[in-house]
Amino acid sequence: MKKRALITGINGMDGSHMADFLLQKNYEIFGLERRVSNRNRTNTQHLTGKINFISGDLTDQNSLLRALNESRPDEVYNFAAQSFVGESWNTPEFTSSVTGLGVLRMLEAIREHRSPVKFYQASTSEMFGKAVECPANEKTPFYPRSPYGVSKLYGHWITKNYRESYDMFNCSGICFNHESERRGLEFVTRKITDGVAKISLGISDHITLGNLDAKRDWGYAVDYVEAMWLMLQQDEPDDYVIATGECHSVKEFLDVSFQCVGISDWSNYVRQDKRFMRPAEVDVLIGDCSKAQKVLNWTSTTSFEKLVKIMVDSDVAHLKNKE
Ligand code: NAP
Ligand code: F7E
Repeated sequence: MKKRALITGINGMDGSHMADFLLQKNYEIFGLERRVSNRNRTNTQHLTGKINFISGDLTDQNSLLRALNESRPDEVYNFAAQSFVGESWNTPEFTSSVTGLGVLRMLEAIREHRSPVKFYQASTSEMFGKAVECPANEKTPFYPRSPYGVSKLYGHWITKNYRESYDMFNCSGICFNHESERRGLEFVTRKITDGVAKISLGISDHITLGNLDAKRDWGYAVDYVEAMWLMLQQDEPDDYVIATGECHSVKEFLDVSFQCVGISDWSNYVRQDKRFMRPAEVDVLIGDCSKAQKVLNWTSTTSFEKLVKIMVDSDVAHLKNKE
């Protein structure tokens, strides 16, 4: 019998990569998408006819129960969120509702559904925020620095609490930044690779960014979805840090991106604007994923340089196709 998975946030970066991964494992896939006036299936166009799209919203409890009844999943991967940290200061209440309380709504729907379901929650390194320990592991205390980070912390703890209260098979992946050619255009990595591609093709002459000194532990989303799946294949549910253990600054990301198109000095192509600075910044994040290495036998395999090249090449190819 085919295993069945319900993936929320199916049209986002992780949701679409997880669908690709589970299709290879012969799962029957149900992708939850919310109703929007202009649907964007750019990341999932290639999945048409291969997965089932169903309608639902993390802010609407009954829609989640209906989605569970329709999909009857063995596994639920909860990727749906207002996931952009910068936006979370503009819409803190909405962010808390989707990114925080949305997790509770899904867990309550699973309880109501009354069939055994393994649940994956997309927790985040943003919960470490002003990190008190570097690299951070599963035991490092949390110190979120944005409404997004605070909301995710609620999602993380309610996932753990329902595991302990109701004996549910709930796992959280505390994932550090992971990127891909499907990343949203407002995140710094894709903003840079899209900007670099446009500069190299003469479509644009600069990129405008915020804090270039921020440092992140950037991995490849395709590697990370495997770790998430592995968590749900263990005998016992648990939480895991997923990271590369390496960290690079935004400046270094610019260096490698521009090198990919043959530009060694990018100073004339990059401007800075306060609009892209945050009220409270997370300066540096590095993850220690030794628990995932040991228990899941997982390790990140795509190097920083390779990740950047994949993203720049994809953006260049995409723009050339458009032309
Ligand atoms: P993403 O591309 O922004 O995808 C988020 C998805 O959530 C989108 O498809 C969005 O749908 C959907 N969504 C938003 N509000 C919703 C609602 N009310 N009901 C139903 N769906 C809703 O994010 P991602 O980078 O793939 O990340 C996946 C998850 O991992 C997120 O929860 C994120 O917070 C978390 N995370 C990400 C990283 C990372 O570095 N990427 C690291 C740690 C944790 P629309 O297409 O309609 O907007
Ligand atoms: O910012 C700096 C910015 O928006 C990274 C989400 O997936 O990962 C992501 O959150 C850094 C920050 O990602 C610009 O200030 C400079 O220090 O790409 P980002 P994020 O905030 O780390 C975590 C793990 C998640 O969970 C989130 O869902 O880059 N930065 N200049 C900029 N950032 C943006 N977006 N735009 C700029 O122009």
